[in-house]
Amino acid sequence: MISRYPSKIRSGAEAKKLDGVGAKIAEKIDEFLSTGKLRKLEKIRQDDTSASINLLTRVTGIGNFFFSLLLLDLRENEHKLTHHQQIGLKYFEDFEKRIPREEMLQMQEIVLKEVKKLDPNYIATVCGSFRRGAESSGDMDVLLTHPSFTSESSKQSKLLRQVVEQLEKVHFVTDMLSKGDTKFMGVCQLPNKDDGTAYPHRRIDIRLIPKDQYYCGVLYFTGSDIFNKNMRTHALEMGFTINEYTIRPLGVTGVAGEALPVECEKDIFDYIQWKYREPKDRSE
Ligand code: DCP
Ligand code: MG
Repeated sequence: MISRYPSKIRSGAEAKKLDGVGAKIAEKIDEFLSTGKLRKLEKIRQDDTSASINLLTRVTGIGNFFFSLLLLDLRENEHKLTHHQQIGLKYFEDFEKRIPREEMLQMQEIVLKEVKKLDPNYIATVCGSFRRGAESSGDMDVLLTHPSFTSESSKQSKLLRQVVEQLEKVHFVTDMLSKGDTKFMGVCQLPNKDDGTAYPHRRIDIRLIPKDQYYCGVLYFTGSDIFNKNMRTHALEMGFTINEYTIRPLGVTGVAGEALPVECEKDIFDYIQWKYREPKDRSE
């Protein structure tokens, strides 16, 4: 890390003496020192956040030293970033950390409690690696539905909005990355520990799904992505097409028919004559 380097770096050659600094990074440092900027950084600024975060993550691979330079520069130029990018930058170190299952359990408790408090008819499921029983997760993926919201009924943006507002009110949701009628992307944090220390900020996505599509959504967002691929392949062999919303039979011509009724995840397994697999057994 640059912060651990005691004196100023005056050239790429000098930096190269440090652990983890190779020719490529030394070159970038020279570019940075002589022009005061980096082409890569300029590119990142033009990008939207998810793309630039991906780029940043990839950049990590070429060494912490250069990466820290990059973060420092981005932080000095925060005003040039979009809101989305600023949040990504603000919590960059936190978002790199995985979330221990113990914290995921506490987060789940807060989300489910607040949702039920608003309306006991809500159904909410924390999906992703957490649902598969993972000891740590990269983020929290929450799926939400309500019996009054189906793919036939009119849109009910309030159903998602009031949940997000409630979670903000209890100071669980701290920041917003993007907010649509059916998908909220944001940041959350557990209340401080007993000794007063703070938990890291975490990424949270909440998706509002029509009730009739809910279990296809739960299946999809529980993953793993490899399991999903394998299940879809088997479904195709059995004459069905599965996506994040529906399972539909394929006609002889290969055209997908009407969505089949689904009341639970097992219904989807049944259609394709697959033995039900618990989330913990869905790594592939
Ligand atoms: N998913 C998928 N294909 C993708 C992306 C996602 O099938 N290209 C599904 C399967 C994932 C789920 O969505 O399990 C959630 O996506 P995440 O990226 O959050 O993955 P995980 O929750 O499994 O892992 P992590 O602990 O890193 O969040
Ligand atoms: Mg996840």
